Amino acid sequence: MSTYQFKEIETKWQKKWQDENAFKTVENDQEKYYVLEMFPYPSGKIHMGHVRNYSIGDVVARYKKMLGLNVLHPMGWDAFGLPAENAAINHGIHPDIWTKKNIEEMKDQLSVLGLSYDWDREVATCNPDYYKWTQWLFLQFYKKGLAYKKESRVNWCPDCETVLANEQVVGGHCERCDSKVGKKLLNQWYFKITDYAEELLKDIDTLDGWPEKVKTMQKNWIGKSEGAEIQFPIENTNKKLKVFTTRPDTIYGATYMVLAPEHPYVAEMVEGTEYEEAVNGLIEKLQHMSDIERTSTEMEKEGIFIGQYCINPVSGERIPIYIANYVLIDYGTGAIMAVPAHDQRDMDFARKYSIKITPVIQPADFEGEFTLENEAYDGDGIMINSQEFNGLSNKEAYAKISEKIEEMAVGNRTVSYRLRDWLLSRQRYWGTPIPIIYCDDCGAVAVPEEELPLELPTDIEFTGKGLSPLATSKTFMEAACPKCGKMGRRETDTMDTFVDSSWYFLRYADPKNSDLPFKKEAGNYWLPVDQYIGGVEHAILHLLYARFYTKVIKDLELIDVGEPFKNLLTQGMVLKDGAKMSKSKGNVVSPAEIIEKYGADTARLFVLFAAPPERDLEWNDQGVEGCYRFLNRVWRLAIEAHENNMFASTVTSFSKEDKHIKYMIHNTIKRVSEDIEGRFNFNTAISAVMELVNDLYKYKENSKDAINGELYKEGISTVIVLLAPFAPHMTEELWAITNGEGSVHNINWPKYDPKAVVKDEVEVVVQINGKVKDKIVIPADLSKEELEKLAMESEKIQSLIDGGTVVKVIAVPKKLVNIVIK
Ligand code: ANZ
Ligand code: ZN
Repeated sequence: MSTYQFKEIETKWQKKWQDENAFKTVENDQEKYYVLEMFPYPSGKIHMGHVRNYSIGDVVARYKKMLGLNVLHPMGWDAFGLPAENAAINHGIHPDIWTKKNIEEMKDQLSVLGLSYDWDREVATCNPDYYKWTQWLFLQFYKKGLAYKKESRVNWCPDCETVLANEQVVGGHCERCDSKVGKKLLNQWYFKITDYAEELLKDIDTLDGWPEKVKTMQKNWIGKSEGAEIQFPIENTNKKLKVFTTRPDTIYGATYMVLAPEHPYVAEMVEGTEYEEAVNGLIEKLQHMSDIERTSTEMEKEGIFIGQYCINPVSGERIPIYIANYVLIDYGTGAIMAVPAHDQRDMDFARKYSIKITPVIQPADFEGEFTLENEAYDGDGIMINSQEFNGLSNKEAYAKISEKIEEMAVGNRTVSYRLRDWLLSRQRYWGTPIPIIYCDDCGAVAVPEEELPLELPTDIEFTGKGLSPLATSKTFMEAACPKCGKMGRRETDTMDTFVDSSWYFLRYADPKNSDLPFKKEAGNYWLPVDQYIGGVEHAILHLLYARFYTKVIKDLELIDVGEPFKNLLTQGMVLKDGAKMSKSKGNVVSPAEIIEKYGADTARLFVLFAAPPERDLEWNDQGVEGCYRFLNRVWRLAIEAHENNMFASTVTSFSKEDKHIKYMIHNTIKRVSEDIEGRFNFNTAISAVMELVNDLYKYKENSKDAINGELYKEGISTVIVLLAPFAPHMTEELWAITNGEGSVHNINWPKYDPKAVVKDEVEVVVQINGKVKDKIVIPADLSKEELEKLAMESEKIQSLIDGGTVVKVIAVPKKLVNIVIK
């Protein structure tokens, strides 16, 4: 009998699929299904996380295709980014060459996994025919006022010499090189994502196919707060200090004000005063602190009185103004009314600087004089110390005080979002150039669309120093103003790579279009992505930016779809010895080695079998061995049947064994289908097939000459077909051997026969004195008396009763028989 030669089989079918362009997709009038795995950064090597991600996607793609859907399953490269540039700086290889080489290598590594991609739709974000459209989209955003430039204090890594987004600052350090991050004033490009804050928030509720935890993370990131903006006049000036508060009900408890040290009023108010030096000292100190650190409740509160007072517009009280580390310039209005009695951070500060603490809410059941020591009271209750509002609940006071503020014209109800505009410019070479020219007369002018793509120049010096590498290119820098023709200079910043990945899933719909990012019909046909699969580390930024892009693109009338991803699966990590595989820990298992030793089908089967997709997966060598042995068992079962002509057996009788195997076949189809639908429980789907294989072996042994050929073939074919999405090569080979014609991947996913899955036999437990002693399988419709009789006839029970006296027999049909003996 031929043995399972995985290497030959896998190479053979991969070549055939490629030659036949087996996974090419075109729009047609079938129902579509778009399955997408997050595209990788072309580092040059695939790791187990990739293998897992793409195996999950491939099972979904192949399964949906067998269901008769028109499946789009594309792949591409998130190809801009810092590593390529660092390779240029360190090894003198041009980023373009480095990246393309890596893409080729990774493509080879992917091809041995037998993934069903339509490679005709491959995109790489670093190719001019892709970034042309990244630039074009940027210009549409710019025209709509959604891309703008502003001077801002940005996180600055002194080593990488680049701006960092807030999320790239981890504990005050650069995410990449771990240097201490500072602040720098720079003119930067932003996308006005805040204009879409409400829509992005509201539409989260329509995403029924997303994990709850991801939806919560997005909601928190957008961070909507309802409250009021209130103006506090500054004594002896005509200035008013505007604060944002979520608690207008506590206004009578405001005993001091705090400004962010960077607030523009601060410099004005302290200039030339005795406070100036101390204030500047604090500002300097805060440079190196991230916003998260500054607002953490654990953070030691630090501040300075700046010598001025505000008037509480409602109570008329005179209250001192401070600056402090815990108030941020870019949230709300950058200033707060501090209510130490009811906000812990204010309480800590007030205690430290001996500021008055006035409670204005006390618990409903409290009697006596309400005072607070070190803990703020943030619960609900009854108003006190609040003039005409005393005695109301604080909920009522919230509404009434808000009204009063509006009547007095000193403030109004507002909403505030934690979401900031998206800082998109990077002082880097290997990214999409921002298509803007600066002219002394005309200012910032868009590069005309017909001149796109604005290509990256190649005459660059990669020194790793200086602001922007593009500034070292003479050919790039100098450009005539598109408006007046005068010599201007180009923008030298490039775009954050998150921009590139915010629309790639749209490009796959029509990847070769040279007139538009994609044609509307193609976009409308394929979008939304029916199933998106990727790591949970992208739960916030990538997904939020992709949603934002889709909404703007819809508003540009380029597509009718407002949410890009209908269903989202966030896969777990691949662990070894309890830790994420990583070079530094030395616990990496190389996909290439596993494939070399066991084949791609085993590798795929293992990562799908070892854990449900959303859970972390612990690498296990015995588990891999087990999957390999299982595939060998399937192989031998099918080949033996084929070579010994067992399918030709003409036995037609329907024995008890036949009945059981018929049931198993259909029940397995049912279980596997149900496990794949819904939450993609591939692990239980695979173990259902394993059970069927075991039973087919038993069937073969028990039936001997009386094997029912037709039924046996149905059983083995079912195993092959159900395993096809998981182990596509071996099943293709077995299908060819046992069925001759066609590809297993083109046949219809089997439907189970509802009649065959009704179990007409049941297992009944037999107890003696309440203890389980035996289990017997009997026809389900036996009467009580028949059941009693069968139980008593059991050999095992007979020997156990031996010599005892049967006092009573209690039989519950379909469930149990209890025999009471003395
Ligand atoms: C008075 C008050 C009383 C407040 C009270 C809270 C409790 P969220 O919910 O996160 O939106 N705040 C406003 N702007 C701030 C800034 N730039 N930096 C630091 N803190 C700021 O938080 C809103 C609350 O955080 C606001 O409501 C304000 O303090 C503070 F019992 O005003 B509150
Ligand atoms: Zn000009």
